[in-house]
Amino acid sequence: MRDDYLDKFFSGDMLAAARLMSIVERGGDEAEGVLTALFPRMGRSYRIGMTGLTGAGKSTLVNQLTKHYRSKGLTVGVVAEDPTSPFSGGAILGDRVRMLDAHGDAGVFIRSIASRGSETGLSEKATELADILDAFGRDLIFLETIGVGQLETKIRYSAHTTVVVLTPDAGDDVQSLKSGLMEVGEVFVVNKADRPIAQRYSDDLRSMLDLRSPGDGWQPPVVCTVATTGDGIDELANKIDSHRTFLDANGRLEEKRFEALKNRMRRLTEEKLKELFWENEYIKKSLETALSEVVSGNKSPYQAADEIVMPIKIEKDKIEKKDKVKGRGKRKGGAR
Ligand SMILES: Nc1nc2c(ncn2[C@@H]2O[C@H](COP(=O)(O)OP(=O)(O)OP(=O)(O)O)[C@@H](O)[C@H]2O)c(=O)[nH]1
Ligand SMILES: [Mg+2]
Repeated sequence: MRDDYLDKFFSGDMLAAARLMSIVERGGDEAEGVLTALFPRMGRSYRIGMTGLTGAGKSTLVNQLTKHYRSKGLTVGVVAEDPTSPFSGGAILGDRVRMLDAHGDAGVFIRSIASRGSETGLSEKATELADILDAFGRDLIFLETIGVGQLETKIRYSAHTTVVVLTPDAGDDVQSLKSGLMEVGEVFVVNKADRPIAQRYSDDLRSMLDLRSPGDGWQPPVVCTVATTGDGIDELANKIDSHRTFLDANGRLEEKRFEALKNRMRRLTEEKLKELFWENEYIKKSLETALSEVVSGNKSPYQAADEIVMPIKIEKDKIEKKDKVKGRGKRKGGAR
């Protein structure tokens, strides 16, 4: 069944891509199998993260940017996380409706995923779906994520250019912006610039960004847009393209891809380690023993946890000792 979809996927069948995405969204061994099969084809697309507060206009902007890049002949994939928070209950339908413009065009593939309340799992899944679109051969992939808490730092790992979408809403002043959002932005958008205070807001934002010294030499630009009419979209695309050129010229794009892989590897290893650990009968038993000692007041939870991980610590020490001995042997050999 899966191989069937894979064959079709490789011949460019969008329905097969959608099926494989559903498998990956469900997770588990089958999902890993799909991602492994597609891995050799990944790593070619350019990923643009769109983040910002709920209702800032991210989907409308993605829609406009999609039109822009399609007119340049590029293929586009979109992965949109639908916040299921009570503040935006209608977002799922809303997104689909607002993105209708793109339907019917084989050069555009849109996938929305529900957030299901899990912050970490969410961005990982979005990244995996983007990987599928990457293997499918999309030139550009937009990742629309909700801007809450730590999420902003997570998209950094999978997006090459992160666009932060803000609005000059009454009461929202630049100073109150979450530092997470400020840190992660490589291009800033003041959307809903049809509102009178937009100019002042974007000026404030610009001065605030000017105060930050760019660590990597990129000074994040600020672009005003009216997503509903398309005003400012060309300029926004222009800034995204400039950032891409900047990354390319500095070898940063390769670094970012490398960082993303490393991060992914760490997360997967951690997950697998955790599973192995808690599945182990010996560990299960030592948890019970340690727990009863904590309950009876003989040990603190800290001492008990130390005891549970003791077998791993012993193994680790053994490996380190072996490595040291090997290292010494090598040095001796070199001196001879
Ligand atoms: N006046 C005005 N309204 C806009 C503009 N851009 C978007 N909107 C409206 O703002 C609302 C939210 O837009 P979306 O594109 O769904 O915003 P979003 O950031 O994707 O929202 P969530 O995905 O729910 O977080 C919609 O009703 C849009 O029509 C704009 O530039 N000006
Ligand atoms: Mg949206």
